[in-house]
Amino acid sequence: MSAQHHPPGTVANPVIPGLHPDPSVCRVGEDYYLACSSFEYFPGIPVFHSRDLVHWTQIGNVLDRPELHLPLEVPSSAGIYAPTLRHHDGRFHLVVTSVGAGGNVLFTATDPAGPWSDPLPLPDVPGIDPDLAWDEDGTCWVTVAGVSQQPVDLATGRSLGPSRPLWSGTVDAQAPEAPHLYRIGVWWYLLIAEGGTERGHSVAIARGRTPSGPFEPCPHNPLLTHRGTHRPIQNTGHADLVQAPDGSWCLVLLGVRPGGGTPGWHVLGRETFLAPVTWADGWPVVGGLTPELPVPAWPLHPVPEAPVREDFDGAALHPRWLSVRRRPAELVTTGERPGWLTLHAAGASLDAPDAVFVGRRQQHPFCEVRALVDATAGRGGLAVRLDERHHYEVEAVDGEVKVFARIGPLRPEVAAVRVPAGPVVLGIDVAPHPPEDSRTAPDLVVLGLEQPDGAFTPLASLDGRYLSTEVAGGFTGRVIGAYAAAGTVHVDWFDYRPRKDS
Ligand code: 6LW
Repeated sequence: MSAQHHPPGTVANPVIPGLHPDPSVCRVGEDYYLACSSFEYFPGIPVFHSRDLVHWTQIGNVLDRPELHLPLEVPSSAGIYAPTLRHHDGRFHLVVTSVGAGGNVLFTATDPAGPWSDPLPLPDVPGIDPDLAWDEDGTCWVTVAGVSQQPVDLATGRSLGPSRPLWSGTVDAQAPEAPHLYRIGVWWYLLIAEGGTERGHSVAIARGRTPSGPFEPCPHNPLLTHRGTHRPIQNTGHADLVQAPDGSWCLVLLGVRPGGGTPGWHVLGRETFLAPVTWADGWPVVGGLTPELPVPAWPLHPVPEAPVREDFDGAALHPRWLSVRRRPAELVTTGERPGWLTLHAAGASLDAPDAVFVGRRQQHPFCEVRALVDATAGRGGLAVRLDERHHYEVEAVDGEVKVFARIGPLRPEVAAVRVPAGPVVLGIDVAPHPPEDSRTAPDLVVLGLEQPDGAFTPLASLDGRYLSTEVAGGFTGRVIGAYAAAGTVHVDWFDYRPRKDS
C-alpha cells in the first residue's frame, strides 16, 4: 500500500487510504491480516497483509469468483458490508453481510490470499455487521448490530439457540453496530460503534464474565470519538482491537478526511486508520488518532509503493482493480489486443447499473491520472465515479474529446474539442481548490487531454464536492478508471500518480 508523505519520526495515517472502511483485523503469529467492505465493487472484500500494522499490502479479495456478483437491481452502496476476519482452529473465517443479495454468509480459507470457500449462508442470523467469537467449549457466538447474539453451528450455518439482546451502548444512541467480542484475560470485551457512521460516530466498550454477558459499560465511554472537534480525521468509529508486535494494543478503525469549507466534504470514502491503545483498570484507553502517528516501538516492515503505471501486459489485473457488480475479468480482457485493456460497452453509459467501468480507488487527496485510450471503434474514456448518479468523465469519440458531468438528475456536456483521429492520452487531475470563501470545495477535478509534447490541456475544472459522500449519499468514495459507453475501447496504459501535496 502506498505510504503517504509524513514528517520524520512519524508514520502516515490512514494506514490504508481511500475507500477501505469497516476494517477487521486478526493476528496469526507475526502476521496481521485485515479485510474491508466493498459494497457494489468486485472483486469484493479486499484482504491485506502486514507485519507491523502500519504498512499493508493487498494480497487478494475474498469474493473473487465469477459466480459471486451482485444482481443489477442491488443499488450502489448496498452489497457487501462490514466483514469480521478471524483465525480459529487453523482456518481463516470471514463473516459478512450481503445487503440486498443474500444476508449473512461465512467464508473460510487456509490461506487468506485465497482460494476462499463457497459462501455458507447463515439463514437464522438477521441484521448487519456479524462478528465471530469462540468460547472455551468451542461454541461460536455470532453477534450482530443492534446488538444481539446467538450461537451458530458453522458446519451447517444454522443457529443453535435464540437471538438475545446483549448491550446497545448509550441509551437512545443512533446505530449501535459493528460489534466485536474478545476474550482478553479474565474478561470478555464487547466493542461497538454508535452514533452512526457520519460526524457523530464513536466507539464504546463493555465487559462481562461470559461471551453473552451481562456486560458492564466502561465508565469512560466513548472510548473514542472526534465528534464536535476540529480534528482532521472525522467520523471515527467501527473499530477492531488487536495486539501489536510488542504486546501493546491498537485499534484499527474507519475515519474520513473532510476537505473544503463548511460543512466539509469527504471524497475518498471511509479509510482505515490505526490508533494506539493502553490499559487502565482493565479498560482500554485510546491514544492520539492523528494523521501522523509516532513511529511505533516495534520494528517496521515497509512495503514497496504501488507502481504508477499499469500497462496491461499481464493476463490478470492486480487485485486492486475493480468493476461494478461483476469482476473486471467478466467485463474486460488483456488478451484480445495483447498489451491493451479491451472494454466492450454494455450499459449505455456510466449511469447504467451494468456500466463497463474498470478502475481503482482514489487513495490520495490529490492525484494525476493519464491513460492512452483508443476509441476509434467506440466511445469511452476516463471517469471519476462516486455512483451511477455522480461521476465526471472525459470521453474520446471519432476525432473528438468531450467532458460530461453527472450530478444527480443533471447531465450536461461540459466541453468538447476536435482532436486528430486515433489514440489519445486522456487525463484527470484532482487538485487543491484555491480557498475562496467559507464554502470552498474540497478539491477540483480537472479533466482534459495530453498533447503530443506531454503538455496537459484542461477542458473543464469541476467542483469536487459533487463527487463526495456528503452529496451523493451512501457509504463509498471515488473510484477512477476507464469505461466504454459504445462499441469497443482499448486502453494501452493507465497511470495513477499521487501528487506531492497529498
Ligand atoms: C456498516 C456499518 C457502518 O455495516 O457502515 O460505519 C455500514 N459503520 O457498521 C456500511 O459500511
